[in-house]
Amino acid sequence: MTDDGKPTLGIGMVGYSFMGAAHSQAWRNAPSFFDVPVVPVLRALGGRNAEAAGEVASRFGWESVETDWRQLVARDDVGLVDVCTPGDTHAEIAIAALEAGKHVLCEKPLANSVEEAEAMVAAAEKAAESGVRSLVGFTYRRVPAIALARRLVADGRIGRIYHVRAQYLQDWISDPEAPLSWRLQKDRAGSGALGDIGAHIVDLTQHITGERITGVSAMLETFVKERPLPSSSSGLSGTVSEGGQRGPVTVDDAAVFLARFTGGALATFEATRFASGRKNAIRIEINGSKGSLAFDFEDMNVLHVHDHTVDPGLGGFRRVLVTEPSHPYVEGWWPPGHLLGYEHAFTHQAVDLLTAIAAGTDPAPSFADGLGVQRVLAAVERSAAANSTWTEVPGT
Ligand code: SOE
Repeated sequence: MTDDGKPTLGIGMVGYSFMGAAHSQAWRNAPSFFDVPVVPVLRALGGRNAEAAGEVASRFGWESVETDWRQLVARDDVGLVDVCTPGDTHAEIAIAALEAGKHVLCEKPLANSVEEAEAMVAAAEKAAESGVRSLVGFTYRRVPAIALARRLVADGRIGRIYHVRAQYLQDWISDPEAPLSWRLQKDRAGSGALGDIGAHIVDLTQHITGERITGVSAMLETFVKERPLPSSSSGLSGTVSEGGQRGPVTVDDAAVFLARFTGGALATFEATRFASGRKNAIRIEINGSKGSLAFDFEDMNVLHVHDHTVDPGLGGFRRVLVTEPSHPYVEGWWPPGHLLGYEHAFTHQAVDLLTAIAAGTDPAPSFADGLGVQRVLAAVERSAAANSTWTEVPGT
């Protein structure tokens, strides 16, 4: 219990790099900016390197460090396990935590394969029977402009959807001498741009439209086939080792695919780490019978909205600054026009998960939603391996 009588929930987080920092800040900020019904307490940070994990723990206010994630999962004072590790360990940690009766927040993509994701869904559904909740971290759903886009589609303001255009553009490995980080190794990351950033636009477009992708025709490419081995994994890509050794890149650098949605919309997707000059450009445009929406994460507080039902002489895209108190999530923060950033969506994710846990409801996106994305990624890989043959997504 807190001093003002609110229940608390002990958090144990495994992993402490980029996502670990983003999640730490979210757990800290959630009760300060939002009236959460249960207050998170940063009990334990899990990491194999005690010194490095200890440094992050003291910076973010974690009470203790565990060097073995199994010890962290077993702790009585940990009620929620937050999985921020590379994809090759998601299934093992998340399933163990669910079996131990702990709520789970798992970073995206849910797993490195459909089989692992299926096992995670089975564990999550079994645990849910005893009130245990799970969420996969497709965090961009909780950017206010994206949440507003979803609201407009759900309210019928866009009408029947004809086109979905989605891109996720980065350039952080366009230098061929950028090191071979874990994100470029299939055994750690599962896939490359496809799973790391393509997964986000698959999830976002399915979420905003409320529809599912039924089939794809895809191309994958690895432009740089060998890279210098890294000496450290700090930062997004780490630093190059001094010995001059190189190793093979075993994932895609870029993924491009056509897709069809359940409502009949035609879609194009592009996910690449070679779009020089684009840093984190998530661009989504949706065209419907009553209107259109356009978003770019590099201008993330804005949603462009076109109302196709008004006098064409007064139509066209309007630039909506999504910072009004009536906009999703904004009431917790600053007055209109005082912009939000990348990290705020992680706080919204923590708030929504804590709220669902207290209310006894299932938060979204669920592990089943994560499995749905995984099936699209697998269909993209199968299509690309078969010369872009049209490939159905099972279960849609
Ligand atoms: C690296 O490509 C990365 O950090 C992704 O892993 C995240 O999911 C995305 O939000 C930003 O880019």
